[in-house]
Amino acid sequence: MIVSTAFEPINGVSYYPAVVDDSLCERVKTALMDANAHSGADILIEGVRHPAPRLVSSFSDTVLGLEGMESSRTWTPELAELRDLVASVFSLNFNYALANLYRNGDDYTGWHSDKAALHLDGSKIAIVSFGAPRRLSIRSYEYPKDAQTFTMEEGSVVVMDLGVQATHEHSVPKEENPTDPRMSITLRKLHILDEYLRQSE
Ligand SMILES: O=C(O)CCC(=O)C(=O)O
Repeated sequence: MIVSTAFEPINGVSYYPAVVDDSLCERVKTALMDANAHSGADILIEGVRHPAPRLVSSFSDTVLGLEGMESSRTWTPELAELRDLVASVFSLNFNYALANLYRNGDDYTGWHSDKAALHLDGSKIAIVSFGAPRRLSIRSYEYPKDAQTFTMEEGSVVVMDLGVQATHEHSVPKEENPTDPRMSITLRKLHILDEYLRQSE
């Protein structure tokens, strides 16, 4: 499958529409787009724990416990298919997925950059979108007023380099108008450190 780059808002971030077909989107949503499939999580802001303003869950090859998160689960068949599809389209490799469920326009992800050190050198992060369209904003630490914002549609994939995490931060802002649920599956290749390993429950 050949996917052309529709949009490259900054060097190191590319947006590809319509990578995942309707059938797989529907199966992923049926399996996971439900508040019961996810839970709350804590995020650390300047050393203080806050509840994340969305629901999350995680999936991996072995059971992992990352800070603030419940233990990861094994891949569902739909997620394994999604992981393999995105890996093959972009010639990447993933061993972990973080799912974010935005129940409505009040759920959001604040400005942050992903912790590159958790990821394997040279790996990339792929954000796959399901459900309602939501905006992704990206801004550089150097020129924070010049944010680039674009809409992530269902079935699209955003591919982010690790290097861009050092120079830019991103967010999924709140929406003012009523907004249906949206889920992102962020596929990653993490270092598996002993401290992350948890016994199966
Ligand atoms: O939900 C999204 O599209 C982005 C999620 C995100 O920024 C993250 O998982 O680090």
